[in-house]
Amino acid sequence: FRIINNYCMVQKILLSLVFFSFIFKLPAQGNKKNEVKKKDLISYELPDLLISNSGKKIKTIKEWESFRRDEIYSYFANNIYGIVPGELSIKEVEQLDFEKDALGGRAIRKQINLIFKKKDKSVIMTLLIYLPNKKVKSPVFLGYNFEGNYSVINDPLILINDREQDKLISKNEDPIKIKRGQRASRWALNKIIDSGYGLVTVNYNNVDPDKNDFSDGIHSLLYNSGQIKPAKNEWGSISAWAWGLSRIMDYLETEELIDHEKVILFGHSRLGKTALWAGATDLRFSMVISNNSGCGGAAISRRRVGEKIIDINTNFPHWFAKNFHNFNDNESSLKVDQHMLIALIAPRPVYVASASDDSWADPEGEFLAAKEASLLYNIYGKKGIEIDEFPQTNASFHGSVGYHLREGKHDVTDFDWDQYIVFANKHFR
Ligand code: GTR
Repeated sequence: FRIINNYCMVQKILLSLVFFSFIFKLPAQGNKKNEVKKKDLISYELPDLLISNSGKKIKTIKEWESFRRDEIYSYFANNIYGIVPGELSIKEVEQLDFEKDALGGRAIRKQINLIFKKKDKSVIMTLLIYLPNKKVKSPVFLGYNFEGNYSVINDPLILINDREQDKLISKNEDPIKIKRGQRASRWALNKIIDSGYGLVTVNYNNVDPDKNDFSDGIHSLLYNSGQIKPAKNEWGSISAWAWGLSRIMDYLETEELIDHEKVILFGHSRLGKTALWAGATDLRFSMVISNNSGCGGAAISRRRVGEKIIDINTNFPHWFAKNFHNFNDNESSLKVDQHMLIALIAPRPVYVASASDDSWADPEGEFLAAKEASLLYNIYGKKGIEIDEFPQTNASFHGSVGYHLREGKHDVTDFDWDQYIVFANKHFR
């Protein structure tokens, strides 16, 4: 166990900064913008990624893969995100649209329904797919969007999923007048296509609407008779969304124009948490990018900086397994912390991105987790994060673990996509 510093009483700030920067090699003065207000000093013990539950030091890939990985994975599954209590595969694939000259002839566009059914219930995911218009299989970025496929690009030909229609009508909004392309700035679609990658996206609400209601999404299709909500160790919404990504992968494996060995998961914020968990769960994803994922994503929970477990479980009681609520204001009883989630993705490349004004997501905690996970990448002979100090803004680090701290707010920008494309090129080309 190593003791890592956190924050201290106001009158001790200066002294502590000097003291801790000496002992723990943290910068004596960081980028001012990134500093979270320093209030209470808590020190914490980070569970050691490389010491097994029985106290054995993990030194080899074999030791990691034969038991330590399983210990950590099953702890996250049962106590944090929740296990998926059964199996359900795609019942039907429906092609709704095929356009060979999209984006001014540079891309192929497809819109596909993946239909899931069980008894009288069904869930439909409507995928929007753009692929470079070349006769080769393309690597793709796969990521959920928040509002609907129509928010990704301003194009009247993008379909509105039935569930989105119903939601708009219930909110008295005219589906014809929706703001198309309102989130286009988060998707750098032209850049992605011009760099030789495809994009596959779907509204995460298609899989499980993001509200504290377990009757309306995929959960209910896997209930035992009489069950109305998941058991304490069963899936919350993040786990359900991660499950959805795996089912999309099932479909992508059948898609001839996609190089299914180069499917890169991407997610922002709650969907960055989802991307990390999906990457840990499903080894078919060959790279994972978590953008500003924060608490329950890449940030170390024990730091209690920005959003804490109690905050997230109070504001979003449906995101995690019920068991995770046992750790509200009780982080030290967790047998894991979020660096171990990142490590579950090893040896596949993983990228953690923070934003300097996003103190709610604890950028420094995200950096530290990526750095800690690097220890396992080193066992695989891969380069992790090799800098010791929390970096200045807009510098990026591209080992097998990537990291950058973008200047600005909680968001996804072209700067972020530039880094992701360079990172993907480095590992895939
Ligand atoms: C916030 C939440 C964060 C993050 C974010 C988002 O309100 O506290 O954990 O997930 O939402 O997903 O936009």
